[in-house]
Amino acid sequence: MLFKSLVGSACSLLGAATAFKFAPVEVKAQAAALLHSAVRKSSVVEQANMRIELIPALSDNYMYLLIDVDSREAAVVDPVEPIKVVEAVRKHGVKLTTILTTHHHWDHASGNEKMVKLMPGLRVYGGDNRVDAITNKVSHSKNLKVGSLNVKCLFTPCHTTGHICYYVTKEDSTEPPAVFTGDTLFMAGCGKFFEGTAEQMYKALIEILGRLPPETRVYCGHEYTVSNLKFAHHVEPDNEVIQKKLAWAKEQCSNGEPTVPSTLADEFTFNPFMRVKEKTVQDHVKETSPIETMRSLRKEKDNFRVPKE
Ligand SMILES: N[C@@H](CCC(=O)N[C@@H](CS)C(=O)NCC(=O)O)C(=O)O
Ligand SMILES: [Zn+2]
Repeated sequence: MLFKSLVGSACSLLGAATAFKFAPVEVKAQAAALLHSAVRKSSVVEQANMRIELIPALSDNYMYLLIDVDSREAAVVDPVEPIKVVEAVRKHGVKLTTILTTHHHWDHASGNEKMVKLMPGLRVYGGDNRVDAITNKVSHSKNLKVGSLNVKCLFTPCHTTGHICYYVTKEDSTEPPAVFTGDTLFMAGCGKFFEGTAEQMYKALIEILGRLPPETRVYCGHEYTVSNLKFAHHVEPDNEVIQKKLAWAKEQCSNGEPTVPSTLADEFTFNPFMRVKEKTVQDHVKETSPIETMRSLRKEKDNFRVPKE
């Protein structure tokens, strides 16, 4: 029971953190161990050309090992817990050459230095001089290779001024591409506007990410899906897609399973920040322009108290 409820807490860290403060020391230690990402299962998304292992980190972050099946070369996205990455690299028997950093925040970039010490020679990509151990600063549309996979850098400033999403394709493949969205696009939500504006998030979500092929699989930086869908339900109480997705996400989280990936097509059906052109969403915030809707939704979510159930 304790196990189950704490697995659930991994999906809403804030509630758990508050409960922590008042717990006796030994309960805190046990709970900390359980709350730790060990209770969240890793999983592998297999395609003929690329294999992606989701590696849970900290309380609700994701790191991703991206493997080019043809060459057995790999990249890691946001390796905040390097030892876990080394284990995954050994398990798959691949050659890690690349770190893809979405942004400089500690819960994404603070493992870079150690990762490079453990595996010297890694190329460290990012869009911001504040990214630890950066070797290659990238800008919008820069293309790089991981074995035979193409990685296009998408500049999506707002959560931070140097945020990059990484769009991965394989030439002549009929399988869906992947995009690593860090703290720009979450399943059913988006990142806080720490260093940017509603105009920038609109551009990132609707004009850049939203124009990628609809079948593109979305791999985001955090497991926030349940709390994001509770907000989405508050915005659109009659949207049945949101209701179904929320029931599914709660079930996934209670089993320690990830809700990642989704697809861009799916996000347009349940993510309020991707739905700022929809009348139902605009009516909720009493706005008629998509950008003002984006601004107003973000402000509302910043102050939203996530319901327990
Ligand atoms: N609301 C977050 C609180 C932590 C937080 O602020 N996370 C940052 C990324 S490190 C964020 O942008 N969250 C998006 C949001 O709260 O909607 C949660 O669900 O636990
Ligand atoms: Zn984050």
